[in-house]
Amino acid sequence: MKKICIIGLGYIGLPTAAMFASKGHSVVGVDINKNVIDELNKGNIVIEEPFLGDIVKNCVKNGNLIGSLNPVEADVFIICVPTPINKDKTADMHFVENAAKSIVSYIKKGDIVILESTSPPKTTENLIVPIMRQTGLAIGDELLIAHSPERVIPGKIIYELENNDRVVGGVNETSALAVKRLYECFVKGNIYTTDSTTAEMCKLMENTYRDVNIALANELAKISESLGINAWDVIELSNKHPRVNIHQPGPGVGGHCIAVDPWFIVEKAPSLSNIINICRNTNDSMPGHVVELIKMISGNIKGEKVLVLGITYKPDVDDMRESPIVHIESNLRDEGVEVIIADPHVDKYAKNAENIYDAAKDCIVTILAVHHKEFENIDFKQLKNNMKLPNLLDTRNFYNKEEVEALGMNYYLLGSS
Ligand code: SAJ
Repeated sequence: MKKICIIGLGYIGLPTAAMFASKGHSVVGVDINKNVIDELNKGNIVIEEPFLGDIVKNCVKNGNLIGSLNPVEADVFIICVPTPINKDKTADMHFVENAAKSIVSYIKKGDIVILESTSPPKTTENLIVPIMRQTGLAIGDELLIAHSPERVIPGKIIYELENNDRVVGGVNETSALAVKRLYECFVKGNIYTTDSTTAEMCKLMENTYRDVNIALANELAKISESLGINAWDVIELSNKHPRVNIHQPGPGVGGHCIAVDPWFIVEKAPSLSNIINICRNTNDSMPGHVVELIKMISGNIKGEKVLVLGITYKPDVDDMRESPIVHIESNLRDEGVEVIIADPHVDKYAKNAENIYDAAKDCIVTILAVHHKEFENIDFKQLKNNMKLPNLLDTRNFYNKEEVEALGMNYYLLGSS
């Protein structure tokens, strides 16, 4: 059993720490946020993620997982800190750089350093390795280094950590194989080894693949609106083809991954990343497009009230990072609209979600922005009675047009005439 020090206890670091601890490793989780550490040491988690709470509670109880504000000596160091995006769309690597520097003095001969944070190609080679040289150890021999990106989806993190295949890219083969052996304690999927830059690029391309395909669906949505057809029907019927999988249009792409990672490729090869660049911009245009749809529905919106159902970046999670709905909100406010948000997963907006009919009072449009399951059974009759104008804009094809209209509301669907 190894001693593992994990730097960064966010959406990926904490579940990863919990998985290693649940397999008997002795894990110290490090974070700069005192609240995260205090709660962890009481056995609590501060994010919403199925099954994570129970695993953490058990591991803290049996002493395999402890929280700390500072790194400690260990056999393995895993860097799981965020890689946000700068205003100029380049990667902000200062968390990774600080994390790497913070562990240097705790590293000994024979240790392993793993970068999990999603990073631009060549980060392991050009940022991590030079910092690790300060240990004086021979890289790839006395100190093994690899990039091991996660591929899990919030809401299903525990299941996917165990069951997804994984790519491990080492600075040399010895590093890659050592890290593969380590993850094998909880990963049931295949673990493929390669070099670190290939592994970095795999992670970025997986999310870019999705971004590009969502952009295609969003472009289809706009085209369908102009042609007077229904994009959702086009997608459903096209996807009957055995080799076609058109993604879903919507109000934009959020989350810390898909809306960000493609830029890390553009940063390294700007003149070669044409498709990636255009698709990123297409998806970023969707919040503005939703606001245009609202204007088309109700003419004047200045001084009016609009109800927005859902603020998170996708359904059934509490995560608001890069949420396109936040942009819809600010665009509407810029237009002089009073925006009421209801979201059962976000404390600040949970009260409105408890009684969306009160929240809808005097609104001219209700926008279904995030299809949380709590919004499935809305009483449209009651909603209509409270609204100033009975308009529903569905950005997710979540409701049934006939049913909604039978209850007296006007139903508008993004991607349809
Ligand atoms: N979305 C659409 N249309 C679609 C699918 C998604 O508009 O057809 C939107 C969602 O509403 C959301 C955004 O895209 O705003 C992203 O959501 P998502 O569920 O597709 O992905 P994430 O960001 O939660 O997680 C992704 C995953 N990557 C892939 O599926 C290729 C996950 O496996 C990665 O681990 C994660 O990014 C990450 O950490 O990189």
